[in-house]
Amino acid sequence: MEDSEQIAVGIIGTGGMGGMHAENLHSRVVGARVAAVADLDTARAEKLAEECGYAAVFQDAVELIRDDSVEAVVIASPDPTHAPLALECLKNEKPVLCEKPLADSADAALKVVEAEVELGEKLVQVGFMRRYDPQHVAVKEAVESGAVGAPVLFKGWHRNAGLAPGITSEWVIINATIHDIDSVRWFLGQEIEEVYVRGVNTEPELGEDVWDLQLIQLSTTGGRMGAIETYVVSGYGYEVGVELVGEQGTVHTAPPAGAVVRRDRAASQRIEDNWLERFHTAYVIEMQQWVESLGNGRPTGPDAWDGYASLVAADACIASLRSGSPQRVAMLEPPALYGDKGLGVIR
Ligand code: ISE
Repeated sequence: MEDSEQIAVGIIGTGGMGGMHAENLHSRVVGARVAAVADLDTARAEKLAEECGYAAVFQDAVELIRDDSVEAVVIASPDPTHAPLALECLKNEKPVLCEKPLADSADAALKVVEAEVELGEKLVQVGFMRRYDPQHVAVKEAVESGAVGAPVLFKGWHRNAGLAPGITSEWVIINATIHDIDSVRWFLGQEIEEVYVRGVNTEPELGEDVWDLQLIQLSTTGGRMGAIETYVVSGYGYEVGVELVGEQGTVHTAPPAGAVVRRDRAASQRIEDNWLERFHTAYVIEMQQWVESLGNGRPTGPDAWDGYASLVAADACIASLRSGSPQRVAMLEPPALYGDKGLGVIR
């Protein structure tokens, strides 16, 4: 494909996530190319630019967004930069795939929603990549086919092998559990109405006030229930799974599909190290579908409203964590722009 026929994408942030998106765009995704990268760390940006066929390098992310050669943007810089950069993309009317969370609070996410409503066009997609994971999609399809009857309970588990010191209990919710919050909304097709969070510290090195193991009980607007476990220092590997309990049965994600090794009277199977490994396929599908949707006019994946709604629930989780009591989730009504989006399987 000629360069001129490919969508020119600018990538902001060249760390683990930006590097992975750049590699997928450069080597695995059809219809787009890495035209520019931006990072305060210019040496790292230059290295990535070279690996992607000599893309342009910017130190200032805003300059990348404004540059005429960039047609669409991927935001993979640190969480607090997401909302300001997404707003800049909207100002320049450029479609953007923004890593989760859309912002560092629901109020900041609402500003992105308001700017999009003002523009009258959906240009923001949020990186809830689990919606593209074949295992999650299989569960969603089973639920939607009626295989287990009406779903009444969502259970999710989310375990990191270990995370670096410096994290807080609130960060666990905003950065990690935000995915599970999105899963509840997506699988049950309902908003979260009330949350109750408890936690413990299992890893004193993180600081004894950091709850690295958290349990969330929740209820939804349609009277369903959910339970989310997030354990950011499981020690044994990275694992994410869901189970939906329906009125007539249950459906859950299958275990990882790697080979089973039998040796020394034991059977073993590798467990992934991190999300880049576990969700490798999901990230490629997410990017391919985003590129195709831009070719067809506009993004079709999780939108700014999903980014906002997940943060309203996350903020309520933080309030529950601090107060020790259940909290209502005070959600606005979605503006008409988001009215027809549904929470169905993305094809
Ligand atoms: C990380 O930022 C991610 O987005 C991963 O998907 C998640 O599993 C991990 O817990 C987060 O820290």
